[in-house]
Amino acid sequence: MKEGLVIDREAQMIGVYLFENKKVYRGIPRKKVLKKTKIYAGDYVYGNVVDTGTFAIEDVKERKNFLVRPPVANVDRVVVVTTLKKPEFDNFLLDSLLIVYEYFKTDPVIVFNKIDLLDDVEKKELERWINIYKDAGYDVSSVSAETGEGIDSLKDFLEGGISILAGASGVGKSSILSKLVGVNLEVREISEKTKRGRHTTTGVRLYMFQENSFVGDTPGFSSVDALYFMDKKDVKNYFREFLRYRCKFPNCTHTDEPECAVKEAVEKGEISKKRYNSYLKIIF
Ligand SMILES: Nc1nc2c(ncn2[C@@H]2O[C@H](COP(=O)(O)OP(=O)(O)O)[C@@H](O)[C@H]2O)c(=O)[nH]1
Ligand SMILES: [Mg+2]
Ligand SMILES: [Zn+2]
Repeated sequence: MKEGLVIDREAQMIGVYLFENKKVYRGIPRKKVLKKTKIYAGDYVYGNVVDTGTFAIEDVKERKNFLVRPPVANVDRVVVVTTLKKPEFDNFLLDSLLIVYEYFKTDPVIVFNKIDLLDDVEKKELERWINIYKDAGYDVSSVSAETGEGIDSLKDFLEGGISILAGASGVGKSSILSKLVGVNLEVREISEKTKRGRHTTTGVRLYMFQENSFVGDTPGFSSVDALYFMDKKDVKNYFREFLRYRCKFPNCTHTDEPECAVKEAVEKGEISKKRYNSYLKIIF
């Protein structure tokens, strides 16, 4: 059997990209497959070409992870897109998204977009934020979808597998997607609200932007949506920099316990106060 990737799932239409010849087919799942599972964008499928336009799906590979709202499977990394300006940087939203995507077993990375808008003072401010997130253990890059600055290194960085762009409305997800893919996709054509509604039922569309590398965008979670999925007591396990410290009590919540190594690290400046404050805001 041949391997394909579901790049598009809209009602009864399943678009399957076949790795062998790089062509896209309409996927028709066999009945036995439908009995076993639903099929989503991001699913790796096995089957055979039955005529020039049709691929019979015989099996679906077990998913390594699965994002909801909208559904997409096997996400290798989530690119959390944010901006220092337009819209104003919201570190609490960024922190919420980072932990929820990690909770969904994907690898979140950070991209600051719209760097073309920054003056020298703002560039310094961006640098400080970038260092906070690098120190916390994330990959961070900065780009401008407007001028194209940083897009080539982003391409290299996203090489291989499935990447999903997420983040607040207006940060430039669709613009970055268009730059990566090299065609003009919907930028602000549909309001985020209708898009959210549409995507909830239909899922993500994945675009190939280089060999074996696929990208799609999502309307993304709000910070409230994001934390809805998680149990508050688990949140501390997803602040990467906290995991480097051993507190007196193994079940320490890093709030009012004695000999809390995380709080000590915040005092010493090893852990960013801003990150720690996001943590407190999330759990209380
Ligand atoms: N100056 C500037 N504007 C940008 C950049 N990227 C996107 N925009 C603009 O920001 C607005 C929102 O972009 P869009 O891609 O629709 O954001 P989305 O809601 O995250 O998909 C549009 O008016 C874009 O033209 C950028 O790098 N620089
Ligand atoms: Mg968009
Ligand atoms: Zn602690």
